[in-house]
Amino acid sequence: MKFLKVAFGLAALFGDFVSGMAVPPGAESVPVCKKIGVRKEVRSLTPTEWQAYTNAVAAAYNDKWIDWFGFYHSRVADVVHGNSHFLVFHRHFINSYENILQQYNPNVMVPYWNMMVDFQNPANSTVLGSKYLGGNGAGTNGCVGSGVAGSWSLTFTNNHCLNRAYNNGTTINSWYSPEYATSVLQRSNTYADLRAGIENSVHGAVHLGLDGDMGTMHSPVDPVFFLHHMNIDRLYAQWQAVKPDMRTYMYDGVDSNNAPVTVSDPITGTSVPVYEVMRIGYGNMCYTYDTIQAANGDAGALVKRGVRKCVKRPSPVVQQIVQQLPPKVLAQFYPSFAKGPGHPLENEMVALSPLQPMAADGVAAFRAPPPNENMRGRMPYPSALPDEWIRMQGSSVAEVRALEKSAYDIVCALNKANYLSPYVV
Ligand SMILES: *[C@@H]1O[C@H](CO)[C@@H](O)[C@H](O)[C@H]1NC(C)=O
Ligand SMILES: *[C@@H]1O[C@H](CO)[C@@H](O)[C@H](O)[C@H]1NC(C)=O
Ligand SMILES: [Cu+2]
Repeated sequence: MKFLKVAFGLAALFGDFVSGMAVPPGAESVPVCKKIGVRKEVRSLTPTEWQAYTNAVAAAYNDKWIDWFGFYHSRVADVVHGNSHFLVFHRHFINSYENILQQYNPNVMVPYWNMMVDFQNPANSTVLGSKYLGGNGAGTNGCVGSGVAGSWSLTFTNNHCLNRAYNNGTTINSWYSPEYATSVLQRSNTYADLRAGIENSVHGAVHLGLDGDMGTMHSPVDPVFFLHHMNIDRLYAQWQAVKPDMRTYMYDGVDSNNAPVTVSDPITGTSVPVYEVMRIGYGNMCYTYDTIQAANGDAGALVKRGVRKCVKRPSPVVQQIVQQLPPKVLAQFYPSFAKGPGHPLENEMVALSPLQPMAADGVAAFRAPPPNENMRGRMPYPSALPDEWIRMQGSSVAEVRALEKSAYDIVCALNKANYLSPYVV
């Protein structure tokens, strides 16, 4: 009798238990999706898939949806950045965008841009070429002039062309590497750790590197925004999938008022509770990522790129890290590698190699500048975010500087151990 009471009390506290997962009250009635689409890396889309995507984007642009997403984001920006809302708000926001595109073509899925593999010299990425998202702004108005949005006339916040202004003139300062993302995935034990490890690093560097519209609160008017945020959401989904029982509904940290968050809080600007967006494949979150699909052993996807269900032997990149970093440093930055091969979803150093041509459909192959033999493989330091942008986002400058310091410590440790990155050419 006593046992039953305790069991009932626990069930009331944590909701139902489904295969070991504590489901919060309300979440158990969120239905499984009838159809689940796969979000793929943009360079792995077939020409037909890319064309279908850009056709849907063009139709949404004509109906003023692009301006609307820029407007909406600017209205809520100060409460959904710099705190725990960041990952869940953006998951809901980019899913709404995908749902809008699916009204024009129900089969369209938004691709992601794994820009980490381009971190050394982002301006050279084929994704910032005319075939995909266009490059730097030019002329007195800083108009992009090529790619998906090359001919757009935006109306929010005023009438203008799509603007970009690379943060180092014709080039973009280094972003955050697959090595850094791998470390964050392995070191983050709470949702708040993961949010802090990603937002003002992997995420912020891309906004500031491209600048122009991407550096503002209406950044969704740049088509880079959605492909970039899909990649941020992929990291979140992978982190959840490493320990689904513990992490699917894990939500901690504070909101913009410094109040503790809970899974029943509404997503800002909606009445949707946070728990409704946390479990992908359920409710309106009818998607997965090619990396997750591959790690789950589904055929196709990334097998060609070397992701296997069971990583029995570590890749040469992981071997270098395990063998060359001093054991204490390894345990600090790569705790999973210190214990064994780790879960494939907490290793970002297996995906696309920038040394390979990115697509088989006639895109110019990646052409690196002539290598400087002294620097080949040596990790560059990511560039710092400007104070004013950190404040505009409602983030803490001190928190960002501490994060940047830890990112520099990783680069420093890797270089000191003579680690050679395959992403640095
Ligand atoms: C690659 O970067 C170099 C500068 O580092 C630049 O001169 C060259 O034009 C870039 N190539 C492309 C395709 O962007
Ligand atoms: C531009 O890049 C160079 C070479 O990496 C660097 O030394 C310089 O500080 C950068 N300039 C700016 C304004 O970020
Ligand atoms: Cu945002």
